[in-house]
Amino acid sequence: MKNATLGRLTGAGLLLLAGAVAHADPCKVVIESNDLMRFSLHEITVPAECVDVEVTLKHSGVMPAKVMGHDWVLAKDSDMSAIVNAGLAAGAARGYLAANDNRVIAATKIVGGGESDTIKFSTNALMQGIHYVFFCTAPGHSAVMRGKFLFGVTHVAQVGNSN
Ligand SMILES: [Cu+2]
Repeated sequence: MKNATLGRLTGAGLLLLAGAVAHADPCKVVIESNDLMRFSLHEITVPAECVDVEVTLKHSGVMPAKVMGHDWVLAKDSDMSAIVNAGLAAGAARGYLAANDNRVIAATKIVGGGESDTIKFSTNALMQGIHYVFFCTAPGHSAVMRGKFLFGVTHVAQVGNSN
């Protein structure tokens, strides 16, 4: 009896602890999208200490993926237009992403209302000081569904302050 109670308490404590750590982990990003063609974040910063980055894209709307689907794609700023155009050519059946596009650093699948997708990628592919962007490749969406992705921002901020 005593042991069972202790076990339950310990379990609850561990769950609380795990929740707090997950919330504070700067290497885990949650971004929402919606029926109004918007991302909830315009800038994502990831410290250089992150070995991997986990990104969860949620769709908080109700419209289906065919009508208002979104994905989250990470690339160099200079590659965005080409990736979006190649995605358009690939079409809806391929989730508006060309197959094996090596300019894409990371990408979720397209999600519709109520859905989400989580991806994890290594920061080995990222260099500090390079301007990365995240965006949605659904037709026309990247005009508004885009933001800055900063890796190793602590260093960048220090450089900025000295100017
Ligand atoms: Cu979109």
